[in-house]
Amino acid sequence: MNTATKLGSYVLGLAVVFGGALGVGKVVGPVGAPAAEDHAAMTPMATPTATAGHGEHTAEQAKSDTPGGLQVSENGYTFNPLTTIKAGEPTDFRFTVTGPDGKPVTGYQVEHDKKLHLIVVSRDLGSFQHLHPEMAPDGIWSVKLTLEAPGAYRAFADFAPTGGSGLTLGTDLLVDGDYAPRALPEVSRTAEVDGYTLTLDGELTPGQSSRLTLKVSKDGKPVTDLQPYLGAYGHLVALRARDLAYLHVHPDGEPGDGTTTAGPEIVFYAQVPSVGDYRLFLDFQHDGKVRTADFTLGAGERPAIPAPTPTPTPTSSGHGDDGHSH
Ligand SMILES: [Cu+2]
Repeated sequence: MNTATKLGSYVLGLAVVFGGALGVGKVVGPVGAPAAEDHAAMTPMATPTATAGHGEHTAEQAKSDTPGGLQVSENGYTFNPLTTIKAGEPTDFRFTVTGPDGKPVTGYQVEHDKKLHLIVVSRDLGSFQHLHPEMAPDGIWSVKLTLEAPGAYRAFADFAPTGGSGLTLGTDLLVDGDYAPRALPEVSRTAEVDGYTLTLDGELTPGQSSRLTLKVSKDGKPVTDLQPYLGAYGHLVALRARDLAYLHVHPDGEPGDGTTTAGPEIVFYAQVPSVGDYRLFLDFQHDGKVRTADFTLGAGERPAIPAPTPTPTPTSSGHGDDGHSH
């Protein structure tokens, strides 16, 4: 199986999530997206028109998904940073996305109000920025970016070229200076930001669409007048710890659809690719300001260490190694 076909499969996974955000097809099956490519991923010999019954391949498809953001170049598209960044200096960060013809891409589909979403995190996942660069007619994107501390960062460009499928490309950004890595924040289902308290309910189950409910309150009272931001009451980015595999998940329902309330709860469906720890970053808007709340959440059970077989002399001296999971 080559990269292109794997990509097709992953893109479909994303499309499912986007479909949910658009109120088209909730969670369960693939919606509207490149079903032919999905089939190509399952069975490379399949004809491009073989689309029947693709709905039942969801589980298989999840298995073969390659998460986004792990590659700087994928399917002929390449993410090219043009700017070096110094710690603490506001910088006009410029970049291009070049296409299969080697030229900067200038045609993009609008997704969630924007042609391209730029996410920048520190590699230790302690910092997060969600930015919307402007594109010049020649295809050069630019945005004001400040990276406060030296170290290694990862930038993700999340976009869909005109006539193509959605892609997330990732590139490292290295900022010179003494680097002080931080440990991954502890697993937590509560986040505080700017006087808001957010609680997270639900479990991440590897390979399955997992329902997450985020509840927003302020001063002990539920917030019921969240404002739409980029066409939704919340945007959630999930990144896998250690390799920063990228997942852009979206809420179930959208403002104005007649059923989605403006808080206090925002419901998301996220599908993580594997067991592990994930960092979740939620952008939400209230009182005219976008804020970001962050969480660390584990997905699935840790692989069990096989018990020595059999254990002839059970003793009372506990090893204390049970239940140490997060
Ligand atoms: Cu965005």
